Amino acid sequence: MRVYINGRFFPKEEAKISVFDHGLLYGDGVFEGIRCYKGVVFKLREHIDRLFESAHSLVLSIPLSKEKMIEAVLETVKVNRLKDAYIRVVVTRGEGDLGLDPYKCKHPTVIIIVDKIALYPPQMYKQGLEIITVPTIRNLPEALNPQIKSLNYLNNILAKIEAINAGYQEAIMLDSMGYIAECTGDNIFLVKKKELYTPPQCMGTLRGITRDTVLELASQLGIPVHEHVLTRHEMYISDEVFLTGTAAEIVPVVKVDGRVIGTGKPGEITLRLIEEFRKLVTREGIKVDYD
Ligand code: PXG
Repeated sequence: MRVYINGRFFPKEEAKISVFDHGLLYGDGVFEGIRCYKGVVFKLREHIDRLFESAHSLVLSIPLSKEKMIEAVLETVKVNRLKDAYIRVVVTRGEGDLGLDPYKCKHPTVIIIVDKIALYPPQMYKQGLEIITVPTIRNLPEALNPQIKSLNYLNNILAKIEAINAGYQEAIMLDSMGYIAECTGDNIFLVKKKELYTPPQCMGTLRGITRDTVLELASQLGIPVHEHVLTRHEMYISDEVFLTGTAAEIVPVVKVDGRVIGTGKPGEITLRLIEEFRKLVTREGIKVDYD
């Protein structure tokens, strides 16, 4: 494996950054998780746009243009000779001193890691997931907006710990009012009477690129979508529930907090969206030129 750091490639063992980097000391930085399917980097432009938006909000100036960042991602996939891969792009505030002041960090650190994708087991898609709501609520948008994909993921990690300790793989996080926000690394959708419902962004959820893709697919398939405040009760009585994310793609959920959802099996609309999503992934992206 060769890792990109600030314009140079290093073998995995030598890919190192300073312990004074504020990405490590304060979680001061931003990141993206991206997939490459059969040599096509899915929605690369959209991921780079979101990376720059997250950085802009943190007054973190990325030392590459968007075009150069896209080139760097494609080059890193190419040198690693992978066709199906998981790509992690990280931009940290860079090296500073032991104080918080980000303005003392003069050079942001840009890291691109390309690794083999650890796929979820196929039975998860066939049988569906059982998940729970957890006590840790999603960050308040007024405190640390979940739309900023920052290196500060403790909010999500605490929720993930609560899910795993209870014997589940994923957690639903509620907002401070008790409404459904999202999962620790996925957005959430409900299906009721063949219509889709998902929490609106202003409730403190990440604007997921898979979520946006599902909204596009639903519109093409003529499935109505509502971005709506959702209660747990509405989730329990829905016909289908599914999660969306870069790593998970679209995953059916068959039980929440011990309540069976719909028939207890992955629903018709979820399965249709999974089928359409899989057709789309090699069509919508930027091709890697392996020579
Ligand atoms: N919500 C949150 C909080 C996320 O972190 C999503 C939704 C889905 O967004 P995309 O754009 O991927 O559709 C994410 C992204 C992992 C992992 O290893 C997951 C994400 C990021 C990094 C790692 O599961 N999820």
